[in-house]
Amino acid sequence: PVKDPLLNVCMDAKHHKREPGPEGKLFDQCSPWKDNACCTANTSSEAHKDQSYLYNFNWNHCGVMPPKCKRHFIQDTCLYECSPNLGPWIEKADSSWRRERILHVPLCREDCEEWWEDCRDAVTCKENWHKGWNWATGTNRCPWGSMCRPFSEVFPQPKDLCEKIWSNSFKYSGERRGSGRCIQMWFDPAQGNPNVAVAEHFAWRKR
Ligand code: FOL
Repeated sequence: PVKDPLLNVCMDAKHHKREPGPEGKLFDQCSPWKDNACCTANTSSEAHKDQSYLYNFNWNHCGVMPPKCKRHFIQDTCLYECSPNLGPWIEKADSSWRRERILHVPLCREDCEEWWEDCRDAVTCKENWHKGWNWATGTNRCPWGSMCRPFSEVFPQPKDLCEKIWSNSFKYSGERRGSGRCIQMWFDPAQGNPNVAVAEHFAWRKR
């Protein structure tokens, strides 16, 4: 029996463990991943902070981000840092801060739509949050000449938000939560992690 290299793996990035495993306790919104995770407990608690050491990233670059919006960014951070089920979408990254990235992870439509709906009134100056910030103060500030505008203008449709904000980490899938054909950012761990079967499905399709 050999191990499938697309299943139950962690990407080689800034804060990920080398291999997934149980963590006992993960903080708050990251707790669904505690039985098998690519993040440490420390990373999971940093994921909930406004100015965490993870990326020194400031959600409040155009004024305070409303809590109902911020919870989706925290959940995205938990999925990105903790999920061991993103193997089928791991690619080499040509960047200074990580060797690997995720590309085109099929995000369930409800997760994308609710994220967009809850962030309608939040404000930002950039469509791609990975690149082009002013880091002169040590945290990201809006680059010169950019304007703070509501999410609803910067991201006219849910798909624009989910796909563009992290350089196509996600693809808007159109499949529903529970279909076994899309990755859920939000899940109730009582019935296990639904993304295990989704990764198996897409790993099989890749052969
Ligand atoms: N969530 C998801 N779903 N996918 C991701 O790829 C992801 N990545 C982050 C957080 N959540 C994610 C990491 N975020 C910089 C900015 C944001 C960031 C990590 C690093 C940054 O330093 N940007 C520099 C360019 C750095 C470089 O590419 O060398 C900049 O110009 O602003």
